[in-house]
Amino acid sequence: MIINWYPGHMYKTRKEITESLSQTDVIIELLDARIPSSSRNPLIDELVKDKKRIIIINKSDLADPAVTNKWTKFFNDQEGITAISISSTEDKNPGRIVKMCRDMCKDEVWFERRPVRAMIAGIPNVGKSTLINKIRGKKKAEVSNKPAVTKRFQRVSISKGFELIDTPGVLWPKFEDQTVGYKLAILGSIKDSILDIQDIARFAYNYMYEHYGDRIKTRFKIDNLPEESQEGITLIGKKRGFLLKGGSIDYDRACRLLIQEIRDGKLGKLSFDEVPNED
Ligand SMILES: Nc1nc2c(ncn2[C@@H]2O[C@H](COP(=O)(O)OP(=O)(O)O)[C@@H](O)[C@H]2O)c(=O)[nH]1
Ligand SMILES: [Mg+2]
Repeated sequence: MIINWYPGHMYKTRKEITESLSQTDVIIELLDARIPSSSRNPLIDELVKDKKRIIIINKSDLADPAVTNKWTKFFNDQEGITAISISSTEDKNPGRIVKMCRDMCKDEVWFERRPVRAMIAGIPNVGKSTLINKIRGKKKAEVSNKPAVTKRFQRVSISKGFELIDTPGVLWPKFEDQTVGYKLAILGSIKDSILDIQDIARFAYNYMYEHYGDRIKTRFKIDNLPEESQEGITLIGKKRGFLLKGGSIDYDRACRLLIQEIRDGKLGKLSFDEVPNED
């Protein structure tokens, strides 16, 4: 099943991004470290075209560090795109991002004449606003006096040689593959209602069973983890005492709990996308 999740306002955004890109030198593609591949939108390649780009793998504080390292290497070595991982909520050195963008442009003919201009783009909830605020620090957005320059093109002068587009480029998540949809749903990057909560929970359980079985065992005090997801989630509900009238387990509530605890980091640092095999 292909899910069409492409609301009208996203078309508008695409147009807006394309317009603001005409004023951008470097596009900063922000990804969620827990799902670096599922939080990517392939359209970015088309948007970037001849622009320079860097990938920032954000929310690394929530992701499995070993997996994040592999992804950072993958983007740098396999794809040839400069990539770093950060946690924008905790980051102490946003200046290095500014430096990375400037370094990429230092051979440009205009480099000495004007500031490097960058835009942060990514799917909803990936941390764009948080990172923009980090880089801005206390700097206010500069209001341009050119009438044609609307609010969305506002740039903030961060330093003498660097400007940041004040508004993030919102990309929509793309999923032709239902697996990607589930992963986005687990982490709350798409509305829960798009996919069935029980299906999402079963997907999450299966992934956890395969990759992080011990985490579920420890968290919910389960000795023998059932391989079958419905059975496992029911057991989680039982452990939490989620009973319905009549004494059966409130399965739906257990599904919600599992997803909520994953999102809240109660099951530790998790990653749901694996790095593609080489070759
Ligand atoms: N743990 C953690 N949370 C983050 C990080 N970056 C952003 N967030 C949180 O993710 C949520 C969405 O961030 P926001 O900047 O609004 O995302 P946007 O929709 O891309 O602008 C907020 O609750 C942020 O506090 C991060 O690096 N680590
Ligand atoms: Mg935002």
